[in-house]
Amino acid sequence: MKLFIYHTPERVPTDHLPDCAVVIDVLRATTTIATALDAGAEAVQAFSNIEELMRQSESWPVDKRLRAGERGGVTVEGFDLGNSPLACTPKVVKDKRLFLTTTNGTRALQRVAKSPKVITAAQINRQAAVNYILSTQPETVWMVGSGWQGDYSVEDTACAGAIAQSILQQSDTSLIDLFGNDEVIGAIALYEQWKDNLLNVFRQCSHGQRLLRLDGEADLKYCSQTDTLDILPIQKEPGVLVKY
Ligand code: 3SL
Repeated sequence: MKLFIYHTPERVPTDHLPDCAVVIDVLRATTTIATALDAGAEAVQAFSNIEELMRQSESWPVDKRLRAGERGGVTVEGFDLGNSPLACTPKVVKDKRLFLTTTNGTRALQRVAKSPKVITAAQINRQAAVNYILSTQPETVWMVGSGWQGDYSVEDTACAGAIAQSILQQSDTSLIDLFGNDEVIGAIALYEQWKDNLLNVFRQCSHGQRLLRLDGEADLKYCSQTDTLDILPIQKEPGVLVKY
């Protein structure tokens, strides 16, 4: 197995695909996706484009759908939910399909949607992603950070490092055999440095600051937890994620 990390969707190669793509948007899309599926949502269907979301959700029964998403962290006007994982309680999402659009996370998903296997990961379901990779042993794994509008986001790379480090610890492989690009070494070092104080990093990083200005302290706390949900979102058809 070879692991590759790409800090942003823009850095992902365009001439080939991995056996398994892991999309990461810790703040907050992939945390929200894991939480919604854990709370009983039927599926999460991701869109980078609001108009397309409106078009496709229109044909879904009204009592079985929720339109969710943000632009710049703020709930899209007229939508049922924003992108806060804390809003995804069983009472709200059970048996419903979330039609979700976000600024960066859904764009990252679209970039690798044609890969044979696509899963999403966040800090809260890190171990579930690790377990899947270790049990299926894909030859190539790309971990793709969502970043922010083309720029690198430290929280996504730290999560990719957390996954890589855990795979390393739980397999017989050495780092030199496992890493596919230098980003893996950097991401593991980043995670090692901050693993006991992720919330502090989240409060300082640019996206954390953006969310704090929108009253997002509770979201930061929730998203910074490690391995709190044993759930793995997996793509069953392009853009549609279900519980594995
Ligand atoms: O960019 C994204 O996909 C979002 O997760 C951003 S936000 O945390 O909802 O602002």
